[in-house]
Amino acid sequence: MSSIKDVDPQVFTAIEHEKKRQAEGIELIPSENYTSAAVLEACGSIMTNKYSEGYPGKRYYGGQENTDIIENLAIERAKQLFGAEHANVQPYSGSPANTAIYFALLEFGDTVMGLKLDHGGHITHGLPISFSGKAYNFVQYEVDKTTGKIDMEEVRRLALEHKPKLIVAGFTAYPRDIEWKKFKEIADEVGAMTMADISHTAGLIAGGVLESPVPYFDVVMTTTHKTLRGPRGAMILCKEKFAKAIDRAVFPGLQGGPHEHIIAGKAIAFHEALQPAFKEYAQQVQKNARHLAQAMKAKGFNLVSDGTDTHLILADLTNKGVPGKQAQAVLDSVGITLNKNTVPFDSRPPMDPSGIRLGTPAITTRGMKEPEMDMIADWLDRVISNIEDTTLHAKIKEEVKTMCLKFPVPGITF
Ligand code: DSN
Repeated sequence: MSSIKDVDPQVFTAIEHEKKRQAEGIELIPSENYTSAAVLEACGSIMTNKYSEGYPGKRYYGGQENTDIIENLAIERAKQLFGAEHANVQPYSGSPANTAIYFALLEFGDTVMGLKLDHGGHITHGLPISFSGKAYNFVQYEVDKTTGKIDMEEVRRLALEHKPKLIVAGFTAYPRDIEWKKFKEIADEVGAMTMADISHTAGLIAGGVLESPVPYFDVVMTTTHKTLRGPRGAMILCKEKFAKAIDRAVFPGLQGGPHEHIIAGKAIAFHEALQPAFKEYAQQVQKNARHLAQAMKAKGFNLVSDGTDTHLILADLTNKGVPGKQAQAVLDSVGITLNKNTVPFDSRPPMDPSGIRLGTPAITTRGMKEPEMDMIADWLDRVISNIEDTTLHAKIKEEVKTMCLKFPVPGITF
């Protein structure tokens, strides 16, 4: 960082403060993680200097002998990690990847099914104000009001009624595993294609903790920076018969030059995820989430679907009398970062919803285990039950910092 310090002290100072924030605080946002130092080096490397429109062996500009090596490594490792027939590692991030898939498989106006945003889906799964909701006729399915889980009978009923061309399964705020086989059976019954968005759970699937949709689904996409623990970006996996359409939709359909420094980071992250240690990591992420969920329930937290199968927990704070926005802000002030979130059938508005969303990918990367989950549940309870007590908040901030400094963050040294 010495060059940044010389050239731009303002950016340098902000990065230094962010290092301190990451090291001294508990990161519970379930879509965040800490990449390895090796991935960080690749993302900050001279690979950022190169344009490489096209694909390995078929580029538009010269000088591609090294970009081709790196991108081919990323492709082959992605295929190996997920047992996929084809991989495209160029999508800049999750929303562009989803947009490219729709562009490849659909005509504008086609009918698609996706999980509603406030029931755990993503904006690109058909939110009416997003590109997906405007360009396609999305029919949105919901979770069951009693169980908090996706009602597969309702999904089937909607599919039979609306005959979608594509069914999207996947989530950003749903604590349970997805019944991939059932989705595929329903899609086959109505002649729909299938797309899985495993952005949140890709690391758990790669680590063998959750079932994979790859054997069943036509197209599977994931961001690379969540449980998969790579750089900020995405990739698309698909059956060979969709490979050409997907590649053309990513480039030149949607994107220009790929970010080869990030693709180098993806290649390294996939290599790391292929190692035995990553399986242990994935198992511990799930164990920690289950333990934290139990510990929160014991403190009277009301969890959507009453628990978790994954890395993610969604708590409805209505019974605690504290709105999600206030909980997020006060927890932030003690060094615990999570996000306010709507809960299914929320009576409050999205910018000040009833719930909070939290998860264990980042804290597990630091090596935290069950004893630390108990401490975190205790802090969550004490802060939320004493939301106005700033003296207590200051004390908890010190306790949080003391615990965090025992668990170094990869890539952060002082
Ligand atoms: N922003 C991501 C998340 O937090 O889940 C989804 O896009």
